[in-house]
Amino acid sequence: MKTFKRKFRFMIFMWIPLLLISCKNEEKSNLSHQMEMKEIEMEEKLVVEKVALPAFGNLVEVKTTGMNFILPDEIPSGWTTFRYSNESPLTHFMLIDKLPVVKGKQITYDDFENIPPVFRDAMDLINAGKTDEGFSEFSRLPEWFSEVIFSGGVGLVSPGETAQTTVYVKPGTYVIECYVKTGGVFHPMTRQLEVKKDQSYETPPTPTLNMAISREGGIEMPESPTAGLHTIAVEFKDQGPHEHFLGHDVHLVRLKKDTDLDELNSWMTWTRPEGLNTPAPVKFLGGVQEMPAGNTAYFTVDLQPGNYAWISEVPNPKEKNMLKTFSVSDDEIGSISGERD
Ligand SMILES: [Cu+2]
Repeated sequence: MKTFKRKFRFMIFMWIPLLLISCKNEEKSNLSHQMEMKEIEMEEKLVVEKVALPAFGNLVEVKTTGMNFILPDEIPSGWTTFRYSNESPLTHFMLIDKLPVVKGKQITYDDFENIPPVFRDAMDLINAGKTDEGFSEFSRLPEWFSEVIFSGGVGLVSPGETAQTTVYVKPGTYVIECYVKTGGVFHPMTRQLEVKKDQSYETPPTPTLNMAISREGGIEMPESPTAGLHTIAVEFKDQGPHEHFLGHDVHLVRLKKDTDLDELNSWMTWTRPEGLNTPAPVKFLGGVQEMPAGNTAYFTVDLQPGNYAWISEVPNPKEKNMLKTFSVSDDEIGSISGERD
């Protein structure tokens, strides 16, 4: 939407010199008519872009306006649609971490607040070229950290975009986080969320497309996506840490003619100084965050014609078959391949 606004502003400036040199009222009126028409076209496009996506289970609207997550403190358990609007100027995601109960004691948001400084200190050392010292900082992580369950969430979302992901959330204490970086420093974005037991949302969405992700097969999607509204079931066939200590997930990228896929490929590694650092090299449209093996989440998207890629936030996704490009054509016949046309 921002690009469109920029284009519109450019169009306005493009017309100004023409208006100045034109002395004829007739021409002036013709130009203003054209501008009015363009304005109407723009409004129509905005209406198309703002079509609300269908929600499944309980709808939870989440908003980011700065380095924050705005959402209710408490939600019911069950199938939950997180509709995430990124109203900030930076790319973010929302990962849902289920905090463990250790020896009968619930790990809390206050306990979790000790985690980001460890990652910050590690990253500072890695950025300074002291990679080994950086990684040894992780020995400071408390034992319970390995018991945190990454429970899905909304993938990377570019500024001005809204993305939607439906996951089953169990009762418990959670933290919502984003660890994209700005100036080489992880975003200070964490938020507590309590999930209370409820029986009302036990029916999963019905998907229009199916996708699977695994270490063995990478990102697999048997059917080609067509233009229009889709709810994509994303099955985590397996899970486990890659070289960056995290599991795999899936994000949707809108490709431009000049998108550098190699640059994107290396941007997905948070352990590199330039990895996950702002600004993101592409437009991200959401996806599904890491979940344990056997889980399925649902990603709802209104696919416009164009070129896209599915990509995982793992080191070298291309090599792991976790960077898959595809195109959506005007005639609603899609095609998918491992390489971009
Ligand atoms: Cu962020």
